[in-house]
Amino acid sequence: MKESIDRIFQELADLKAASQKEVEEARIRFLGKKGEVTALMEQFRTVAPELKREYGQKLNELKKAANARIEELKFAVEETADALAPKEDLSMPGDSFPLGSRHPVSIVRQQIVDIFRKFGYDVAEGPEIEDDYHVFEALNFPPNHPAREMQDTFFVSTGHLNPLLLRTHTSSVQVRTMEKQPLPIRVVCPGRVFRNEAISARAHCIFHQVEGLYIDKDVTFADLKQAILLFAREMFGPDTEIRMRPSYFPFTEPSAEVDVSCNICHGKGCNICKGTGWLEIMGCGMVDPNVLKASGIDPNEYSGFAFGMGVERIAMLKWQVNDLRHYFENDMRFLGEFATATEV
Ligand code: 2NL
Repeated sequence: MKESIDRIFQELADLKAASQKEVEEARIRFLGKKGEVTALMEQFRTVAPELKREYGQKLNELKKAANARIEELKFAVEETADALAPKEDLSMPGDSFPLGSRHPVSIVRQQIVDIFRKFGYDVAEGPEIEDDYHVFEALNFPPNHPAREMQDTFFVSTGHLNPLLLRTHTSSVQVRTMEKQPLPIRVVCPGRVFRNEAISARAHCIFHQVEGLYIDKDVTFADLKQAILLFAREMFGPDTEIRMRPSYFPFTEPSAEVDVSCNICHGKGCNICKGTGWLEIMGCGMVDPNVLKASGIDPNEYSGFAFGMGVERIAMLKWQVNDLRHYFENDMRFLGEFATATEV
């Protein structure tokens, strides 16, 4: 029996297998019901009692060694199979995943701001929840002005002298700039504004504005006209013309609406400009002396101009979007139209 045990130990050490099939054959040969190790275990019954301890131990070691060797071979065969298995095809095209794109309102707001930055304007932002003073009082709105009514403005708090509200224009940021920045001031204020309006193709309760303010000694209406003309040509193309029509805002005097020549029909008249050849893009004017005074600027020493435009409106003109609601519905088919158009 001793010889058999030693021989099997040796055979296990020399054992080789090239496939799972050969491993299984080896397992059956040693550990199967009629296997060599199994046979020795059977023989163990006939071993003399004084040798049982010695052979019992040896046989157990043999059985363990056989099991371990079979496992070892099984593992080796699997490793080889993995190594030989076909590799990933590295020439396959990669899985593409769709890139997002900037929102058209964001693209146009950035364009407007970039043009004015080029002209030397700073950019300022401020709170969307404001007080009555910075949105109305400091901007020369009379106490009973309709914008101060609940129907037109979203109030956050009421019942006291300076209620909190959602700003209806970004002029409040310019007021804050006048209060704290030394003169001269050249600033544009982009931001979200809120008006209590029924939602339609042409109106929304949330929209975006860029307002601008320039205050220095001897600023005139001619400076305003030139700034707006240069802006319009940067925004709508070098052949663009502007015209101004008299208007009224509480915070400017004189005030004007600005039109640009229609970039679709070049002044001939089309359905975008309703046959007029002109498109309205903004309001503007010379800062009212009362507005300068309210923020501690002497109107006898300084003058300034200001303007304000709706970002959605400019984007509508630029891309001929006919319904403001598209900008707020986040329909991917609409947003995808602007993927690469004017990204900077
Ligand atoms: C429009 C018209 C305008 C202003 C905004 C302004 C700001 C200060 C002082 C004076 Cl701090 N004016 N802003 C002036 C004229 C027109 O906006 O139609 N916006 C969409």
